[in-house]
Amino acid sequence: MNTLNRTKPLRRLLPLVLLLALSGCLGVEQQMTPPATITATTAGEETAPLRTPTATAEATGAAGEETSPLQIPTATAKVTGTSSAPTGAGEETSPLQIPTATAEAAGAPSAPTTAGEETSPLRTPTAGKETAPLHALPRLALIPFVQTDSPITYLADASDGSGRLFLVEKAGRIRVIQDGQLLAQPFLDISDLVQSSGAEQGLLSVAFDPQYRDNGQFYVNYTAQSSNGGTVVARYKTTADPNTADPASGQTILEIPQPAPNHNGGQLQFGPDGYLYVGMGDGGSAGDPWGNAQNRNALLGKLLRLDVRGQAGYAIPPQNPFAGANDARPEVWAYGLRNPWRFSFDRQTGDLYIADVGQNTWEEVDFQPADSTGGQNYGWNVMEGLACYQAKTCDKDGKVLPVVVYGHDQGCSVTGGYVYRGQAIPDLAGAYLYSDYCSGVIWGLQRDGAGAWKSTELLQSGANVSSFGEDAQGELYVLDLQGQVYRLAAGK
Ligand SMILES: [Ca+2]
Repeated sequence: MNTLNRTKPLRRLLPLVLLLALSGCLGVEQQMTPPATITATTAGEETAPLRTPTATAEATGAAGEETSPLQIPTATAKVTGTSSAPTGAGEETSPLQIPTATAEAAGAPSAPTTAGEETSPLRTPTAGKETAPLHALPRLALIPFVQTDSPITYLADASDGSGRLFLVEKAGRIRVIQDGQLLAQPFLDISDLVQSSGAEQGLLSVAFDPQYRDNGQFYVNYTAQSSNGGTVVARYKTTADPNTADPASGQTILEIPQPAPNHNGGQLQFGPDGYLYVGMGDGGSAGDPWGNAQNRNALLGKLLRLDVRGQAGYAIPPQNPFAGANDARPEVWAYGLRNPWRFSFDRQTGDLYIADVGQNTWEEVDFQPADSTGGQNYGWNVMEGLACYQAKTCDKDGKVLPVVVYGHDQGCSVTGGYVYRGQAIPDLAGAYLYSDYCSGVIWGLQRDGAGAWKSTELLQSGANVSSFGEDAQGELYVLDLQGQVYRLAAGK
């Protein structure tokens, strides 16, 4: 049985309604019909889906942008009952078989499309390789962990041996989770600097310095009031009290103007190389009207790689793919991205997974092997997923295609997670987990020895998944934007 508690008390409905205004978050720009699989089955249940207030259009809209109000997935509004068992891996007999919909999921959309041997541009050479079948992934469950009344965007571990987790609130606070308890006193409160009025604006992530235990330094990414929503990456320092950072210690490392309130990217991650990677959206509106993603002279629509180990600002890692080039910004690590809201490195292999939010049709996950030297063009806005964007044909030359895509019949905005390297769910080992903000479906992505990718639906969570989090042991957490953090566990 799915242990996700869908019985939300009435007192949660008020913040829920308020948060509907935020639901254009993460690149949602098209009114969508929730997947049939999410619909709860309790008799007599209200069926009219809630809709966002018209303020959503204001929150998301630069000129030319779609202004259709987002239709919240039905499961979000429905708070009753235990859902039917998720379709998925637990019932599979053949580990290579794409799971088929159960009776409850009749009419459910098809499984995500993965790049197989025939189409993967990144497939591992097969010569001499074993092609052992993939192991079946387990059914999952979400166990309520901590909860706050404020929208949450990210969860990080400081790798300082303390076992604490740090929960990022969109409004501009970072909270400490210690021994499973959310501490009342914020670790950092920079809400007076953060512009969070737009659905995709706010304090979007935190990354702790790999030497945090020694230097107490960490980095945040937020949209700033001072520049009407421009991106700021800033470094802060923790005080002598490990549960309190010094708000006066902030040093701006990088500032990037944002022409529209949406598509701000927002993820920070230190790579296994010790450099800070910064995910930047294409600047917003819709369709990348400024052509940022394909313009290597722009910092928008990119994954950037910075050396922040100096005392001020940042340096360009000498091995950056466009360092020294005269037709590109040297900060660029990869380009052709629309809104890489969440990306992560496999802590075991160093491989990079980028979940890039799509426009109107396709959501995608891009893969970059650990030995990559950067410079990839992930296609936007020439391509959306595996398809040409708003064109019958396009120049696919040099574009690195995603390893998995799914259509907007299965969601609206991909939320990238992590490769599972924890101990609690042994059968999940090595699978990359990702979800969708609207549908709440959680998938596991595996690659077999021949380099073919397979995506398996593991859980229909019903959550508005804004992010995953990974703790020191490699265990994973799932964040519902509305303020609930879940711990990922094996289902039954
Ligand atoms: Ca792409």
